[in-house]
Amino acid sequence: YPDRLNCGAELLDRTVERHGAARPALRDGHGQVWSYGRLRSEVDRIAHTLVRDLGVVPGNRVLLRGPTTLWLAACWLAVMKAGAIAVTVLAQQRAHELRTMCAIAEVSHALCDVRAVDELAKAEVPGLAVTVFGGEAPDDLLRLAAGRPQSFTPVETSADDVALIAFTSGTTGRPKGCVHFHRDVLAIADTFAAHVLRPTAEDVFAGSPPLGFTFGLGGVLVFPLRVGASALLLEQAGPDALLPALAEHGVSVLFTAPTAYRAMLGRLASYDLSRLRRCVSAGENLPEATWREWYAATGLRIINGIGATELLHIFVSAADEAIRPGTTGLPVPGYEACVLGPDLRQVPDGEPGLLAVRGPTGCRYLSDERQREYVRGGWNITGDTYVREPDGYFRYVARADDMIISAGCNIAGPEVEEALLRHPAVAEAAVVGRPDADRGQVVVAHVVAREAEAGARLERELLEFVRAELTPYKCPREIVFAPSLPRTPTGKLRRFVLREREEG
Ligand code: 3SK
Repeated sequence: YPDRLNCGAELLDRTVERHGAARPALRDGHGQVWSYGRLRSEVDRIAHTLVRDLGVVPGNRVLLRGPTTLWLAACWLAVMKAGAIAVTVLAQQRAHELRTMCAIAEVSHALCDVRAVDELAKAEVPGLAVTVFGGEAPDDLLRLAAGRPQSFTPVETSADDVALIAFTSGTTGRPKGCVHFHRDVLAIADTFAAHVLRPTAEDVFAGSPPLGFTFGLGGVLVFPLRVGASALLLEQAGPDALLPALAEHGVSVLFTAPTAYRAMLGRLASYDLSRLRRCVSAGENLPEATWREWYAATGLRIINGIGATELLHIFVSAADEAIRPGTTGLPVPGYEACVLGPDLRQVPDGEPGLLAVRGPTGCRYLSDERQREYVRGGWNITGDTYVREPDGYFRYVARADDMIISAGCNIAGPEVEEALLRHPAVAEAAVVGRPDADRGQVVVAHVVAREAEAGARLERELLEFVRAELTPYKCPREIVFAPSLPRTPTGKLRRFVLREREEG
């Protein structure tokens, strides 16, 4: 990339130059469609407002909070063009989390959807200038912006200026701010999207991950804008809302997580998904059974991938004929990956170890000592246990801290979960270790049953089923039925919550 680079200008102004202003850029589920020209005018008006009315200067950290809407997307692009730093959070995050994140990221300004402002107000962040959008007040951001010029000259940021601070609490709790540069935002489009997804300007993107999660920011904003495609932005994107929206808007590229693919199976018959051609799954391990069921039902091969907020987006994946079901795939062109032992030396193919990756994006935690654990010897150590197969494909085993050790045997919870998910009565499964005086730990499965009655009979049936699928020492000692499993706001399983429950 050139030294002077503004990712907002690249995604919007360059795309308008290449593809014209008339093409549809963003639409919502309520009939609103913005062309690239309209999007650029709205973004530029907001950028003027940031600078002239709100006093934002390059480098200021601006919190963006709200459901996934056209206006939130416009605010994100305006922050980029104004040379400020977007601090993205989720609409569901609560006051104490917001307070912590604002303190870590030293946020000075906030742009907040009127529907999400009460919780931000409760956070009582000292010195924070909050501007609301989408409300009726005379000082609403959109009213201020309406009076501003519709053309803004983007700030000449450098490729290595910070564009984004994205938070991850991982699956364990304490939030970490991940810093990304202007060049990183384009790099995810020019690696995973360009080489694996290969979208065209005719594509219509949609998905369930929100803009506040980098999986969604890339999938439903950066990737479509980079190629002049359009995106459907959904505020409600649970499986019930997703399927009708995919059919109604002729979505061709879908980003969602394995649980959503599983939930949509079985309801597909009522919807016309004939425009769908790309299905991306990330956020969690994709069980092979889900891949096969989706393929059998739709004829579409899910593009599995592993990404991380630390690396901004997906870095191991595969598409089309290159897909090997049951594996995550190959390093995305531009990235290198390997599997390391505890001594940080590469382990032989076929042996489990820590997935390590390096490439154009990487982890830069904001003032956090955990940086030293994540980046070692120049590699980003993602915390996932993987095996590299002799053909170079990477196969997921478990999160490194989710391995169960029972009577000296290592058991990967996801392998047991995959076996359970092959039973038709199982909607979701999470397998953890329970402390045990004799064996150290025993395997316990937490299961959400589909419709069948969850009880002793189903438990017996599932235990028998898993015994027929796996080596006996991996089989659960007990099955605990639950109406749902604990998940992070981005949908990742919080196994540690179940582990803590098991520890009493
Ligand atoms: O956290 C993840 O799992 C993820 C997946 C894909 C892209 C981006 C992210 C953060």
